[in-house]
Amino acid sequence: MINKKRIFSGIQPSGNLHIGNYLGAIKNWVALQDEFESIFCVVDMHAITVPQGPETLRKKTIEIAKIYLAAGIDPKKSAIFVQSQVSEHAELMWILNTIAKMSELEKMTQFKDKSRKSGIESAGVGLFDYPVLMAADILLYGTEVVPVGEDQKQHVELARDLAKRFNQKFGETFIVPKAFIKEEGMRIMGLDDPAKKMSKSAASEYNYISLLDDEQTIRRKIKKAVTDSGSEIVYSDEKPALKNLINIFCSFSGKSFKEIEKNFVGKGYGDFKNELANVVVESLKPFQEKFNSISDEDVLKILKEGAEKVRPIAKAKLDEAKRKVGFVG
Ligand code: ATP
Ligand code: LTN
Repeated sequence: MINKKRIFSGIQPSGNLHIGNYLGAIKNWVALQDEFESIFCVVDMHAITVPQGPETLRKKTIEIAKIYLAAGIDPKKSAIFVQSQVSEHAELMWILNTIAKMSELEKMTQFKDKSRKSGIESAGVGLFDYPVLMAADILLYGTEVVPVGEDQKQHVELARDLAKRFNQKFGETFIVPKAFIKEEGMRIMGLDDPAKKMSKSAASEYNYISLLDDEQTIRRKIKKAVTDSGSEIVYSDEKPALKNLINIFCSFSGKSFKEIEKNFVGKGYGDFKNELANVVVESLKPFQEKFNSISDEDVLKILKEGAEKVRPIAKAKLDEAKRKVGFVG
């Protein structure tokens, strides 16, 4: 058997998963799972770097796993598990903490954005250390490729730097991973503000289309989405709001922006938005049906099996790292 390269990725069980998460991340995972040995994680330890209610966290953890399955991640091909069920992640993070520098964590865009809300003095240490935990997630499994949205590139860079630094200090231990960012759909912007990415922690629900929104909600949100001046359907940087909507149209329909421009010659925003809503509703329908057919019990079983499958890989790498730094075995 040819040895497949390994991919690892994860999503936090916080907020509502939206079409940006699907088009920027999960859709690519589904496509990659045949080519790579795939591990997909529900990163609950990352989620608690901002306050979460315990009951909601439990509910969201199961929901994200169901979303993975409904989107087409096949547990026979890929491992799906919950981060906190494999304690090796936290242990390796500690070792990596000792070689990570304050200065490299301070410059992380996500930390700067998220700590702005509370002010840096009150920001949690976990939020600051978030990228080191992410590096541990990746490095534990000898991951070669990390499929993520563009916003996570900086974090994968840190994982690369930490892998190289550790290898240099203690001898060859970790594979240096690469981010894999798909061009199309890589950054879906907010429907209420095309200058900011669609985000599950956005203040307004009109920022995103949740993967679980019903038809009426999807139509209402698309109708309310901001548009640019003018009325022609053209794909251009001068019309960032429309460009974003066309990107969503392209990603769900498989059509190119040129085809879409051609289809809407002589028509206005109303027609375009109507057709876009049809495409999104129709694309999400089979996904939502599958989501509703999966029971919590089934998911918990799959997650347990997933953790059992990956734990030995994580343990072997952690043991190696512990030996290399000089811990008594
Ligand atoms: P938050 O805004 O609360 O930090 P998020 O919506 O950015 O959350 P994450 O859990 O951080 O979601 O991201 C999960 C995956 O989805 C990552 O691979 C990320 O790059 C991708 N992703 C998130 N938002 C977008 C987006 N707007 N467009 C494309 N990909 C995205
Ligand atoms: N920070 C990532 C989620 C994440 C992740 C990972 C992604 C945690 N650990 C390891 C890839 C590999 C995010 O998307 N917000």
